[in-house]
This record gives sequence, structure tokens and C-alpha cells, in this order.
Amino acid sequence: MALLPILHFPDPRLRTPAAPVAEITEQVRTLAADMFETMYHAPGIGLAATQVNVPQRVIVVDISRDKDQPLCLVNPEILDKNGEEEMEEGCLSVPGVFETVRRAEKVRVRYLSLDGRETIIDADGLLAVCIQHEVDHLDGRLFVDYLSTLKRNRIRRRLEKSQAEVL
Ligand code: GNR
Ligand code: NI
Repeated sequence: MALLPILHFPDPRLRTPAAPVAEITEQVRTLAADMFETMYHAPGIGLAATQVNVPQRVIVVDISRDKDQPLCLVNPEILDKNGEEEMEEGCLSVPGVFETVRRAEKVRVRYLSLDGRETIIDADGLLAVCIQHEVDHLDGRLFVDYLSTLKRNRIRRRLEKSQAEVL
């Protein structure tokens, strides 16, 4: 197992659209295990492979209080969206920023589980928000893209400045 470094906005690698996984191999299982370790360590409730500089369509999620309900979605596809909901979001790739985003309230998602089974789930509440946030990462989108240009530029400048301090 390994902790993976997380890319920070405005790193252009976060804009790379991820390619579908052709087959669940040992590489994919190792990636998922490392992503779970990285997500729990952060801590966060979700992580997309894009954030750890792997442009493959793999996400991990665990919204449970006790962090004992790991969910790995390979090639997730949102088949259907319903309703609207606003939630305050954060992102491990945009540290220290929390802003309200409007998304679908309910989603139906099809994905491959790590044992290669095609699975369909209906999600609502925090899980629905988290899955939409993670699928956005796989498409090179960040939650700050839903904010005004003014806010996004302020956030970019702030993170560029704090990044520069650690270099
Ligand atoms: O840890 C996270 N919390 C969170 C809160 C509200 C909406 C989305 C998220 S996902 C985020 C982890 C992350 O950056 N995943 O990509
Ligand atoms: Ni994120």
C-alpha cells in the first residue's frame, strides 16, 4: 500500500480527461487500494484517480461515519439525474476552500465493481453529490468551475501563492 501525492488546483493535469479501464487487472486493484489509503489518510469522503495523476476512470468513495463502507467505482456512468440540491463542497485538490454548489439530488450510476461485475446503484444525499463531484474529476472538471470567474481566480491566486511557499 502507498500514500499517493494529490495534485492541487490549478495544476493542468487535473484537466486531463480520464480514459475508461479496459479490464480489471492487478494494476487497477493496487491503484484502488492506494487511493483508499490516500483518501482515508487525507481525510476525505471521495477521491478520483485524476487527483493522484492517474488518468483512468476509477473513483473511491466512503461517506460512512465509521469509514467502514468503501466503494470503488470503475468506469462510472451517470445514467439519470433527478431533482436539485445545494451543498457546501470541498475538494482535496482545492485545499481550504468550501463553497456551495448546485447539483442533481439523485443519480442512477452504472459502474464496474473491483470484482468486474457491472452494477447499478441509485444514490441521493451526500453520496449522490460525492459521485457527481468524482465523475467531474474524471472529466477534468473541478467544483470551482461552478463558481464565478472572480471567485475562481481569487482561489487560483491564493493556491498559487501557498504552493509557491512550499517550493
Ligand atoms: O472529502 C471531500 N468532501 C466533499 C464534501 C462535499 C462534496 C464533495 C466532497 S469530495 C471531497 C474529496 C475530494 O476532493 N474528492 O474528489
Ligand atoms: Ni475533489
